[in-house]
Amino acid sequence: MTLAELQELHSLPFFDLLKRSHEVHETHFPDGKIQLCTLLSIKTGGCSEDCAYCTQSARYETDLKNERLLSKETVMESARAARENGSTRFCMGAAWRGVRGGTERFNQVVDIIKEVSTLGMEVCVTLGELGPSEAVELKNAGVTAYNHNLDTSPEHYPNIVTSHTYEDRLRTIRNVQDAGMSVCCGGILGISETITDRLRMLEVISSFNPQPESVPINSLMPMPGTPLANNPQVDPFDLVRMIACARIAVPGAKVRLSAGRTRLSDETQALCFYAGANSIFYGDKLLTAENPEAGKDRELLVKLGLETLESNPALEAPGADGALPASPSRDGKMCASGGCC
Ligand code: SAM
Ligand code: DTB
Ligand code: SF4
Repeated sequence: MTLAELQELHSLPFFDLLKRSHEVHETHFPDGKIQLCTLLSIKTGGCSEDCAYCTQSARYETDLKNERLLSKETVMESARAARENGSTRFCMGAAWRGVRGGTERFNQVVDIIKEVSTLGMEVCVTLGELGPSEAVELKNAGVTAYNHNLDTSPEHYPNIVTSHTYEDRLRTIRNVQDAGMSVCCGGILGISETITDRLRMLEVISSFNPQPESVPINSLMPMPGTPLANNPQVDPFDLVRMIACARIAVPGAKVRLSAGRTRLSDETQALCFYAGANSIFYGDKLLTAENPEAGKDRELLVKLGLETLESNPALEAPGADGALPASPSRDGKMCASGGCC
């Protein structure tokens, strides 16, 4: 979708936008089920990058305790518990700029992924930048989807991160797609962006070919010590509007109502589900930040009469439709068509 189309949608009266997005949601997800995903930080803190929202950056003075890469046994314990609690997707995150094939840490992660993938859940990882060969190795190890967010518009990105570029992010996403993994790509609201930045991000994400399999929409969890620690909370109606626009722009994707749910009322979350969110991170911790208690989430889903999704470990990466990719381009450079960036 183009920026102009997204702007037109976003400025509809609230209930008109919700009606439109709910119709799209019902068409693509007629069972209306919610996917539960569990997150685990397998390597915490000490990251070289300077993402202004992130407590795991080594550049900021935060209270976070750094941790080395967890052992396979520790990860497996969490993964089994996640499956028992009803999660159908297990997402492992590492505070790295990226990974390089042949290194000890990459081999360790590949070994962990192979074992986790035997449990029958979708396996998602987010390890930072990947080259083509690393992407193939991860796919072969059993990764279903690779999470790599664009976070905001190409214009606003340099105000938030200076240690790597938007183009670096797009190149990794292309490598992930070329290796046959699904892409999980979304962003954060509340990082001093404008509405236009939010919609520009959706314009870029919706132009991927194939479109992402999931689109996480995070709201900033302000982390003491980071440059954005004092940013104001996102207006709940703006969050719902963004979920609705994501649902319409990327109709086949799981739209994940991601970080920031501890600061949302049940009513706001209900509106997000109505607008098209169909996945949440489940369990009382995200990577380092708080998430609602599992019991509270179960209560909310029961109250709303929302069922949860069964496991789908055979999920295949979606293929491109044969058209030239709008973004990211095959050679890893920014889109040359001028259509997206
Ligand atoms: N290092 C990897 C990377 O940057 O892709 C993976 C981990 S990083 C923590 C994954 C995503 O979490 C970020 O792209 C951002 O969207 C989200 N995130 C990080 N800190 C956050 C915060 N304080 N509040 C909300 N979302 C956050
Ligand atoms: C995503 O978009 N959100 C998740 C997952 N992908 C890896 C991470 C949220 C992190 C929130 C901040 C924290 O826990 O440190
Ligand atoms: Fe590092 Fe990822 Fe945090 Fe950026 S968002 S500082 S790359 S862990």
